[in-house]
Amino acid sequence: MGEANNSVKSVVSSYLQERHSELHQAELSQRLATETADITLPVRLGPQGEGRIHPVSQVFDEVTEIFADMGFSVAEGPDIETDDLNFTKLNIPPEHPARQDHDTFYMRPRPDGTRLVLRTHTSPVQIRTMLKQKPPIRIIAPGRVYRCDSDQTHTPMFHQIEGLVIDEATHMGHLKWTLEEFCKAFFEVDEVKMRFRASHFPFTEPSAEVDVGAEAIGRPGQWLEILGCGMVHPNVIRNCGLDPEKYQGFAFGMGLDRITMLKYGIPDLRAFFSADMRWLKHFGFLPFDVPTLAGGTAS
Ligand code: 2NL
Repeated sequence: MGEANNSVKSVVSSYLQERHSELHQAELSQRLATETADITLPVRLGPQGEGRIHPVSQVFDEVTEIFADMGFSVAEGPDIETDDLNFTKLNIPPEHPARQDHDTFYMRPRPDGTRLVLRTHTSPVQIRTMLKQKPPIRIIAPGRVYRCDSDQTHTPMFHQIEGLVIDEATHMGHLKWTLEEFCKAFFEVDEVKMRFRASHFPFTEPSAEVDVGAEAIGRPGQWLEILGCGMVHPNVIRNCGLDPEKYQGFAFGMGLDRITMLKYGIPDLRAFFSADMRWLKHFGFLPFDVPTLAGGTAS
């Protein structure tokens, strides 16, 4: 009986096998006929699609890239500075009235009577560079700065970028060209109207404030003040151990928060520091949206 049983078993199992593969084929054909995949759809981002770059960080990177392309290197320094580097070396001696304009956050006096300060501008970074490096100097110093002032248009911490060029024959023409090229690149326009108004800073002479024609951001007829600049004061050059008869140069300083609002149409400064995810989703940038010289942002 064993032989007969085995031959029945193999016939039945070969029929079962055949039917199984028929059903499998049919199911596959059915799926191929009905399922579609649109391969033109963009790849869905994972968790990295959730995060956003803060608009000020984006502008920080854009501005740095523009000046790097003009041959500037980036210099950094501490947020807590000495009174000497933040003020005195910049031709603002103790009791100078300009100190009052800075609304400085002072630390408790040290045993020798001197006080550390939260830097009120990034100029001390440039002072440090001049003290340790021989010209030619071509640097930008972006970073956080602090002033005891808080209302609709001021926050006690804000962002600034300063630039410094020191060489033997650097003049105001170089300053104007540099700032014009910067404005065209930053606002992504071929021509930009600029106005240099005479001004005063203790650390530059002559000094100017610069307005750009608001055409650059689609508001014709208006002027917007975006930065202050000038030729570095001979006293500042001398205070840093360089000979003002041999070396001269220009410097400029610009608030980043305001130009960020102008470029990206952000109405309220205070939202910058409120860590509101809905605001960040709306005004923030994707991490892969890297700034390029070809057009502000990639994509
Ligand atoms: C403004 C004005 C300015 C500077 C900053 C500077 C730095 C050194 C020497 C001379 Cl080390 N000047 N910086 C010069 C002119 C203007 O900033 O309105 N900033 C928002």
